[in-house]
Amino acid sequence: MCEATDVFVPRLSILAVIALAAASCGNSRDDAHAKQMADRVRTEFLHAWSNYEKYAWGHDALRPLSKTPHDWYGEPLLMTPVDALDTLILMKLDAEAKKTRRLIEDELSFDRDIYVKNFEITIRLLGGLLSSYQLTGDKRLLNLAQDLGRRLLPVFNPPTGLPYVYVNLRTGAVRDPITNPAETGTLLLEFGTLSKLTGDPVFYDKAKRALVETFKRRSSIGLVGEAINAETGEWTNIDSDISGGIDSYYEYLWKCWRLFGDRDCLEMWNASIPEIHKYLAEDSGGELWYGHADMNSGTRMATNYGALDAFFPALLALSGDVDRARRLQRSSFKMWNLHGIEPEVLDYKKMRVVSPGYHLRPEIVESTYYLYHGTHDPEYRRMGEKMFDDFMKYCRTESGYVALSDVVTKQQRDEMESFVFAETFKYFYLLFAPQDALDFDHVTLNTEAHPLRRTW
Ligand code: DMJ
Repeated sequence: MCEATDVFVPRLSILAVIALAAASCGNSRDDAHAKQMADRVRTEFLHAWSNYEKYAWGHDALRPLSKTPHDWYGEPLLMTPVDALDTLILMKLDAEAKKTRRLIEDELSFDRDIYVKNFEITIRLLGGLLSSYQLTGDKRLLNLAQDLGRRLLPVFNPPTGLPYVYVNLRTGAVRDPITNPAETGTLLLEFGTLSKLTGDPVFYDKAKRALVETFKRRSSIGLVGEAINAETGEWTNIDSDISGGIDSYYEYLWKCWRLFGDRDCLEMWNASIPEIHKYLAEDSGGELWYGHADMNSGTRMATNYGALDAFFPALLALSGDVDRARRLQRSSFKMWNLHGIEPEVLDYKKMRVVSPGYHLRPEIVESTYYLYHGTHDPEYRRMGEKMFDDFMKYCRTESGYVALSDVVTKQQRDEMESFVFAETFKYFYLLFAPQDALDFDHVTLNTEAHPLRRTW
């Protein structure tokens, strides 16, 4: 109930009391609305989850339009269950979490003769197993993580220390040396945590070397490119940006400092970020955007920004640059509103869609959450509500949530990636849930939104 407090106050203070009462009344209305939103998000998460259970239980993912299961490599590695488990726990969906844990413990085996993508398996499975272990204390999850970590280690074999893209989980054979900074530099949070929790330094050392070797190959103006050969260490694509292929390399420079207190990571961050602002940022009609540039000359290559780039306000906010974070988030939200849902890539000069898909990506929601957490500005919850309404309007089907192949026509696409459970719903939920739903100050979320806690 929102009533003025019934206490004696001197006449002059009456206005102040009324203002206070109105503010607290407003606050409690806001809190009640946020709670409703958190409940809505949880209900929708359950809608997607129960359809995964119904049509794809035990497989990597559900294809919601055809209602069929999909396994990335022909045999299940339980991508969706492992990616979703810590969200189930955070949302206090206890029965579902218990059932999922049992599935993982009974069925998940990495002794398989398949080539897997090191980056995806690390951020989704290794990250998911480690965070769920830390949330539950269940040693079997840590054992699975350790087994997986050992099987992934051969990727670091090239003399450069940069990892191959694929490794065979049973034989340790490796392939595909053409990789990128996101794949070489987004491993240390997971491998490092595995070292800290098992006492075996090999994981930390290998992943850190890969990160450092990537950094060492930055150009004379401090930028990295989009593709590099792990065997030779030569760049094969000199386009520089903050988009997929590079994005989480920067994210892990800051987060590895945050989680491990590793000063080398802080120094690499300090040496990299000013160059991004200098060469990639652009003030376009008062709006802040980040485009593409030649990593050697800094020449503008494209004025493209997209759904993946939209992670950057979160990282800026986390590292303390709230002004830039706010400005860039405004641009991301403009991109979202152009067609009522964001495209994969937009030309921000022409305000024209370059790549029209929407893969149910979380990055823009992630940034909204970090900004809300950092500022408590209700604007971000309003933004999040608009996005969630659109997300439901265009992507909800009777059998889950579907990607869009075209945000202009809203043509749907038979895909619901595991990160929808690990990230998209989790960030929507955290944005509206009470602040203690996650003890933000004591965890670092990996790039797949798996919270890792410094227990060592
Ligand atoms: C996720 O797997 C991770 O967030 C990764 O860093 C980028 N791509 C997807 C989500 O869009």
